[in-house]
Amino acid sequence: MPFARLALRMPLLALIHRSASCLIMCGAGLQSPGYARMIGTMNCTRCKTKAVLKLPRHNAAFCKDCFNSFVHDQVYKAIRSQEMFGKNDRILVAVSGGKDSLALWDILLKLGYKTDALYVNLGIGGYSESSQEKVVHFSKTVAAGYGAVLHIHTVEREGGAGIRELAMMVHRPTCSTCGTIKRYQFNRIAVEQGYDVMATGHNLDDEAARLLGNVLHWQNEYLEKQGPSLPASVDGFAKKVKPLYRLAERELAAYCVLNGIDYVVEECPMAQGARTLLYKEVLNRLETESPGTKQMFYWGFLEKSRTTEMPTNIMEKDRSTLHPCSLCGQPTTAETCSYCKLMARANTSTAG
Ligand code: Q46
Ligand code: ZN
Repeated sequence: MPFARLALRMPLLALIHRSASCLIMCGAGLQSPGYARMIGTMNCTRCKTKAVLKLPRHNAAFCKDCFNSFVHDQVYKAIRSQEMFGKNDRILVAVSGGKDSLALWDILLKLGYKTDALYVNLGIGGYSESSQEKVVHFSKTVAAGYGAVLHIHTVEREGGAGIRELAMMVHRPTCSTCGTIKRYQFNRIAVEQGYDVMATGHNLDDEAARLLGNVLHWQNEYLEKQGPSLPASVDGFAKKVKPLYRLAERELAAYCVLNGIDYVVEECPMAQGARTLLYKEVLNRLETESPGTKQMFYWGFLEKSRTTEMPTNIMEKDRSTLHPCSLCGQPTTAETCSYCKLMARANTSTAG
């Protein structure tokens, strides 16, 4: 009785309800009061057994098995159509303990890809503790069975302080400090450990919200790099891909719930008030009124970019502007990279 199992998970879904990103999921209908009544009468579009989930944007409803194969198909399509990687490549997934990245690790392993993971512990008190716990649990109970390895990088061990303290020392917003550190460490570890590609758990909602932000501010440079597959343009840069861009946030939450993947439900406490959450909310309202809007917006953008001559080629541009950082050797446009600058400022502040 798949629906009964989903119903048993309701307390977890209720918890999801409280987190900011899941206001969006609720808007899409997964936990609405009439949902159980409505889905109770529906059959799976593919196999005609009882459905556990309705997907308005696909005008479909699925049982657990058909939903899992729908999710796997979407990821496989993303990988093939964007030429992300092949079965012989070594993939490094950036995991945070949240639903998207753990679902991604699970899906890639089940699809037969050689996939290890990297978790960066940011040192944000209880949030980092519980997210690391979820990642380690998944690694031991699922990933280890496929021979996959979990790498853990602890910001405090290398930087001498957690992300919030480091941000205060260098007088920069926490999320921008965090972004610099995560980008740097993911790339460094992928390159040093010889991975062919680095994968992140960005989903359709993330990409549509980011696109909306970039369009609202006409950030042309960011728009050029909004695709789900970024090549390793120069030595020292890993190829970066987003295999979940065809799946919505609520679909990934449902995938975790249905497959017993235990993920950290609460948002990072630093995310509160982030502009992206507002964009997601707006897009979600549009999605409720007109299912398929997010997909049309982001996939439409990808289709247009594919058929439009881009003013500059990312590879050419990177090759003409990037060179090795004088301190660490990672590609940068300046004399020293932003990570080395950040660490130098943090060290000066500690010494002072
Ligand atoms: S983890 Fe880092 Fe996010 Fe937390 S500190 Fe900000 S950027 S909100 S993806
Ligand atoms: Zn550097």
